[in-house]
Amino acid sequence: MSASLPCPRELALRLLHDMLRIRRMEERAAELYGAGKIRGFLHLYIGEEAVAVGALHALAPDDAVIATYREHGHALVQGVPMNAIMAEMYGKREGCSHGRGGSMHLFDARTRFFGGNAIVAGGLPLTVGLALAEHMQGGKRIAACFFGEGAMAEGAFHEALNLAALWQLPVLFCCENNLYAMGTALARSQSQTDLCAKAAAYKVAAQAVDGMDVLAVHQATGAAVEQVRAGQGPYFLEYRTYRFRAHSMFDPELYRDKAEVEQWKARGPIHSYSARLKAEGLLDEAGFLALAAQVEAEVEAAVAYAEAGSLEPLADLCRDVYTSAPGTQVQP
Ligand SMILES: Cc1ncc(C[n+]2csc(CCOP(=O)(O)OP(=O)(O)O)c2C)c(N)n1
Repeated sequence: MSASLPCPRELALRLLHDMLRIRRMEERAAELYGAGKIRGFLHLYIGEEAVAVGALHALAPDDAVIATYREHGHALVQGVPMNAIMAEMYGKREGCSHGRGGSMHLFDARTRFFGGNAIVAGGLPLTVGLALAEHMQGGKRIAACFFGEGAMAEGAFHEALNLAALWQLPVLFCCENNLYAMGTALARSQSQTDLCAKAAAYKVAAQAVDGMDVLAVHQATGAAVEQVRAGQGPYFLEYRTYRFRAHSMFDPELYRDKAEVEQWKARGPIHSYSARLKAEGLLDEAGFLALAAQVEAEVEAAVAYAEAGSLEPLADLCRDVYTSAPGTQVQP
């Protein structure tokens, strides 16, 4: 352990490694999108990596995690193999959702990563349900939900916070406040811009954290998790962060100044944290390059895996499709 770092060396380096894995996987996904290999929607998390990495490393491996359509990083850190994520983005059968979900619907029950939700705020009630089940069964696992600040204008947010607080459920509400919901700035769509005040209105403990600082995220989340696991009810964390790329691949970004984006990029979570590790003597340039090479190899292996994967045959199109009338089958 370094004197001024709040975690052991191995974890300190793991945090950097995971941020690099997300960054490089997504940069490659963007290229593949341009090449027509990945289609449909693609929402990149680039710039926000410190949140998923710092927060998920503060949870136990069997805690439940739910996220939005900007969820590649959360799935990866929760333990979904990069191969299965890349194959899913390609729409291949070898993907974690068997190619039926695509980028927005990564899902893997084995690692307790319960999606990937395309509906804004849709993951919040699901998380409360997971926590309620755990609570009723007397377990100690908690359920964490990641969502954008845009979700806080939705009814589902209010219903979820109300019930989680009323029933004192083990939920960690992780708000990724990147300031914009698509092209709409927070102050243009919400009357109360103090997000912690909204959570506090439901008597949910709340705290804001610098979401560009992976160590701050990890520490604050760890303290919150301790309380939630001890049975003290839900906790709300606002991670102040910024997405460096467009909302999705179709977004001319007319709603924000380039200068603002550049200012946030200067505080980028990867380069600021690498600099900190170097200053602490935990990493040198050769070590950084070795880590980057390792990540590059993992990403290229995932791309090769996705390329070699198979598409679902047309005859299977209606498999797992349910109708409301019992006993009836959908004809292909
Ligand atoms: C219920 C619902 N309304 C609208 C949309 C369209 N939509 C997709 S993403 C988005 C913005 C959400 O912003 P935020 O929650 O802040 O998350 P971010 O994309 O910034 O991560 C909207 C309005 C949707 N998917 N679901």
